[in-house]
Amino acid sequence: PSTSTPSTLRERIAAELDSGRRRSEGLTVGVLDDADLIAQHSPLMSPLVWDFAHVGNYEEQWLVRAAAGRDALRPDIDVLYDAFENPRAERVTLPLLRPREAEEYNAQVRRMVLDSLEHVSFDSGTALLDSGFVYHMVIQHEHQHDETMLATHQLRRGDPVLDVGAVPPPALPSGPSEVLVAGGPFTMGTDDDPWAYDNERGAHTVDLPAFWIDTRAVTNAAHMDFIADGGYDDSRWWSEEGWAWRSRTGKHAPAFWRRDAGQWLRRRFGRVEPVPPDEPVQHVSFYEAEAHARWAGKRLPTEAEWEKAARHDPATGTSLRFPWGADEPGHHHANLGQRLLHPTPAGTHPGGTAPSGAQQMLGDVWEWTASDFTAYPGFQAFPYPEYSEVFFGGDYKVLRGGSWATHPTAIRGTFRNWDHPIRRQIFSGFRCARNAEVE
Ligand code: AVJ
Ligand code: FE
Repeated sequence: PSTSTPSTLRERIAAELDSGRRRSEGLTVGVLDDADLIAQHSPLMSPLVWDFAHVGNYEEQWLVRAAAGRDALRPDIDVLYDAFENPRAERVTLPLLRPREAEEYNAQVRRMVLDSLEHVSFDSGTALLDSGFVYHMVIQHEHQHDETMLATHQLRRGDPVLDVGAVPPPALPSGPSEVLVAGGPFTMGTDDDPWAYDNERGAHTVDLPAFWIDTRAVTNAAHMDFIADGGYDDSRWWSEEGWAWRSRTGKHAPAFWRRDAGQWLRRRFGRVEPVPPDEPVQHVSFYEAEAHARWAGKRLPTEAEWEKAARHDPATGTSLRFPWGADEPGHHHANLGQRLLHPTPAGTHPGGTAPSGAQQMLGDVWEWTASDFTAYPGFQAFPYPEYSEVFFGGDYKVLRGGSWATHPTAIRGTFRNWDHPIRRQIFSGFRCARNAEVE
């Protein structure tokens, strides 16, 4: 890895592309044999070799063809790696590139991208290229698939292949459990973030009544209390849809948890260990999050409440890029980028505290919000409707803040993720909110 700080946009792009590829290889060809790469580890997920070649094909389409204007290298394989043409459960049946072929294809695409990078203009007035947008899109895309590949690794059976990572930083003294966010307007979304996707645009004013939000995400210990109090068997806490999910699936605990001799254990990347009480709970569905919040006398925050708590600075009336300000995420700010293979205890990362006082809004676990995934006012699909637009109005809830598996370039205060409310293989947790009493 390069130790020098990139001085130009071009150098930054080249360095980010490289680090993304090293990460992808560390989840695929660098750690697993061909059989493991080709196998379908879960019907919910693609074979890892599909994700790997898919990021190369996406890069070919957007950086070789669209950005650099070069001829297509392998237009014949576009259809194999089109996520809409091929449901995840069926990808294993396709005539995919073999792992070695995928490696060579990805390397060839990358050489063409780096060759053309110096000839591309970032200020030509072309929205696709301006400020490096399409390169940022491709860099983030690879990291998003790396997080998806981590979910596949978590579902995979067999000997562990991933490093657990270093010891987490020391915990903060506990402090208040909730913070009050004053009523009033704030700026949601962005007009000018060169990494922002279409769904994060544009900046618009949202006026919210005052609300309380948890300082930290809900912990495993709190979720064990919910379980012990019979929460999974008490329909009072569940929405109608949530109770239908609970009844249909018979779930009584987060995914990967198991009860053994009076103790909760979890399987994490092939290792079984006691559930750590202080970590944010993860691998819960939206429905479990919603039920836990109601049991606690609270509710999930709306997406707007989450974003206000994460980035509104009442001192200046502006919205920050990150809870802590504009600085690029460092280790003291947040648990991001797969440094560890788990969330850090609630109360770590004091350097990442938002002006509201809320902690760990970025990193650790994706946080379910109460909101459906919908378009902001004036939304325009860019550069293609299949990134966001086709999902608006579907059965999707918004998740915010990124997880320990999310790369720092693929998260910010405005970033919006979404998934079906039943999903639990993602690194999902939540924090609670409640209305503030009107004086
Ligand atoms: C934004 C995370 C929901 O992984 O399905 C990847 C991102 N889009 N390839 C996903 C995405 C195209 C997307 N999420
Ligand atoms: Fe993709």
